[in-house]
Amino acid sequence: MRDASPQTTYLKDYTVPDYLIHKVALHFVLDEERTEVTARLTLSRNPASLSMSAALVLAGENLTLQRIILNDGEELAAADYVQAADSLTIYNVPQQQPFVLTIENTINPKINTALEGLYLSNGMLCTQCEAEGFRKITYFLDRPDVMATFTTTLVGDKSRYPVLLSNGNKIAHGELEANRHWVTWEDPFTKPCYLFALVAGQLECIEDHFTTQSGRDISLQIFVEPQDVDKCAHAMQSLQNAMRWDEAVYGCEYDLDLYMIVAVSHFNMGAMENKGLNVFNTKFVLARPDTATDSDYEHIEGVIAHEYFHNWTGNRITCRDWFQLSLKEGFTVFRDQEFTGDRTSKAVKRIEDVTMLRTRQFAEDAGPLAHPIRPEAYIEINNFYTVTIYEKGAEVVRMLHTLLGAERFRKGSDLYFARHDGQAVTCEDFVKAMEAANGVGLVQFRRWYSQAGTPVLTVSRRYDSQAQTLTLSISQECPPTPGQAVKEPLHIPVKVGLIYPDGTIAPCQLQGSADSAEEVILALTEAAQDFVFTGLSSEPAVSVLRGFSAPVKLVMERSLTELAFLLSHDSDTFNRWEAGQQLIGQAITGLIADVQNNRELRLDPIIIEAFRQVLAQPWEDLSYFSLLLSLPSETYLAEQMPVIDVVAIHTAREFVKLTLAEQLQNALQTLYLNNHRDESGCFDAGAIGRRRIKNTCLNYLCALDDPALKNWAHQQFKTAKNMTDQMAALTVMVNNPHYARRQCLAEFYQQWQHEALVIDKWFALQAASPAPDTFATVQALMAHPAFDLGTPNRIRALIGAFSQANPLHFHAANGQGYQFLADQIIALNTLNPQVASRMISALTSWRRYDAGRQALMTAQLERIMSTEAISKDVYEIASKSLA
Ligand code: 0A1
Ligand code: ZN
Repeated sequence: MRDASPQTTYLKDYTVPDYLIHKVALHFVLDEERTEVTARLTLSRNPASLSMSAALVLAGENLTLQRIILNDGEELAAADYVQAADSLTIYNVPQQQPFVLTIENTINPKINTALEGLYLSNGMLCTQCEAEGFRKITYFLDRPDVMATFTTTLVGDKSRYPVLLSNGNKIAHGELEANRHWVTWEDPFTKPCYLFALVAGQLECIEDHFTTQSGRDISLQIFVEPQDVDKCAHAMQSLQNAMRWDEAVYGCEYDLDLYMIVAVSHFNMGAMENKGLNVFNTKFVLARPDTATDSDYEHIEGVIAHEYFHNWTGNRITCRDWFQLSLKEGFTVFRDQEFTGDRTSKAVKRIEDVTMLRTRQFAEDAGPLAHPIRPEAYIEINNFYTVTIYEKGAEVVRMLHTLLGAERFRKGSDLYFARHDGQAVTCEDFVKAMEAANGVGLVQFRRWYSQAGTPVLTVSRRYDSQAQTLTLSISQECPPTPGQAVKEPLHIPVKVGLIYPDGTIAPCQLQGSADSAEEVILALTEAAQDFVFTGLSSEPAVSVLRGFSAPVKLVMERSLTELAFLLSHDSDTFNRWEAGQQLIGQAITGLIADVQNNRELRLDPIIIEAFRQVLAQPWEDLSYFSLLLSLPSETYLAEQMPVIDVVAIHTAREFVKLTLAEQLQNALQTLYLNNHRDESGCFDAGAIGRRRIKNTCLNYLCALDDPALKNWAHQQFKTAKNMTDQMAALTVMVNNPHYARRQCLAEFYQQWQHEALVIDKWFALQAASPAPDTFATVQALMAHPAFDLGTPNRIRALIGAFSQANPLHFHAANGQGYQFLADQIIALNTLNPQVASRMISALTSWRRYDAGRQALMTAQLERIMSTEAISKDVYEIASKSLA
């Protein structure tokens, strides 16, 4: 255990900084093991601070201080300052305002395995400063409400570091003796230090440009390691698409003359929006048709857009403190979701986002780590880059968009940008801008920012044939979460549509209102409310929460027949899919109980008929069609159970898959054959959709014990020229008994051993397999020469996939999966605390399992808690999981 329990930071304790930093001039002499940093800071006391005599306290970690100079004069004597493990306090700050403080220190990037601050990735030097990494570079007021202009000079060896990058524009460069050179960068926009970046290394550059709506020419550059120059075209195109979209939809234009993206293979997260110099995990940049799948292509475009959109929502307007993280992340995720929806299929994108929210965020919201999108306390801020902050945060912004409508939402965002450009602000400022721009009050809506937990909406209905009215009774209830026993009713937009039995749209006319529309948005504001629809000649089917208009759980009794009707007739693409999922979900839930009680399994014919009808219809959007044919995931099904039984879930779901494959074999085969063509390199919706539907069929068909069909997969694997098809074929061969499984896995490795991102897929695929030998395989893969605990992508591929995407084997009743994971977390605790703490998530939900597994899981959490020199990151997640 650590010496003292780590400190908690509280939102209620926020005070403005005692000092402001106006200008930062940084000078780096780069070296793998000893980089020299000189920071020349222009500071003044903050007139808004209450303590005008406070000493200057700068944050700093793992720094070797060389000297401190005030106002370009004498070096400070040891008595003038106090150095602690994580701070530097300077007393007797000059009266003269502003004053200049110069600090010289050294750092060792080579031993920085936490990948925060300045570190090495394949010989390249790069930085990651969000949230509090800048303090690992130099002493600073490392908080987002301290905003300064930065000038950065980089000095380095010409051969090792031919490319020297930092934020802003390159303003000078030159040569030095001993094969060295230097470059100076200037960023004219004020920014908090978390947006600082530098990169130095042997990089190749792909260049293009973009002309903004006002006619400015922006140079776009993507920097990668030399072997990857042939995998940047899609990222470049994505960037241009994002720039165009942000101008069209938000009126946001790029501000600097240069936009740079660097791809690095060692990165804790997806990517980082540093001003003018984004640093990306290679996974979200590199793509070639033979190395990246269609979904990789889509994610790359989404992440490129996300980081680009941060230029306005995050950089020009930033967060006052880290409790406001969702201000930039929720809004930016909402923006990237809408962008991807516009670029691909709105229906499919919404379904995918909701699926992820419901499996991951709902689980977080129901567990010991539940927190509001604006948390009130944290021990380690890195632990708060959560699905709640990001995805639920985006849902909250989406609800504002739904309540106000696109036009009024845009008025609100315009006002937000105009009011707060160049400032560090709060979630409250965002809501205020939405209110002021539209003359509305959002008092109750604000509870979404402070209240954690997923509300449960219970809906019942009553049709009165005499009065021709339909009454919807909706009540809301939110279960308690840690620290919040009592919940207040929220303002919830509930989008509703009505459908007559013949499939035609029934008008939505609320009692007392003259308006009649095809759908309405009900404002649920009370604990329980009735909504009366009038003028209904017969009882309509009700489509509630269309488009998933709020991040809630819906409880509504519906027969299989009604669900089948909605699956055929709902005009809302989300709810149509949802009806199918409910239908199949109800069937699987029944089968799970049958498995648990050793009853014979039988699939209700209504399910088979519903699938047969879906298969019989012509579909334009083949990706959407594929989703209609897909079964809910094991993780989603687990969420619906009071006590999760991974074996019963797996058995029931596999039974349904097999039965559907048997019953619909002909239709699935025809669909496969009709869509199986070589369109490698084509990424239009048609080609993507054909690959998706075909591979969905292959997945069903390979559940059948039919050598001819198994051979289809083998043939597809052998002849595929694109990664989507190759991977889909290999996946079914690894997840089902298959004669060529071993051989194809070996061939795949052989073929792709020099492509790290493809080898990640190879690891993840095997780790997530339901095959009986998976645990032994995972253990063997840990010793594989290509496995490396120093590379986060590899850790996520093997340890992450096993613990988070393989419920069946991770939750093996003997606890071997839990012990394995705890071993890895303990090993990672010292190497990379951020990644270590993220890996704990598979153990956090221990309360959801049976008593035997609960005991085994908590024993491993206790073991993690007793790790020597436990990091703040791991301590916070493990201790809160047990609390
Ligand atoms: N702001 C980035 C995410 C990010 C957060 C933290 C990081 O290191 C600890 C890195 C990236 C984004 O939202 O894309
Ligand atoms: Zn972000």
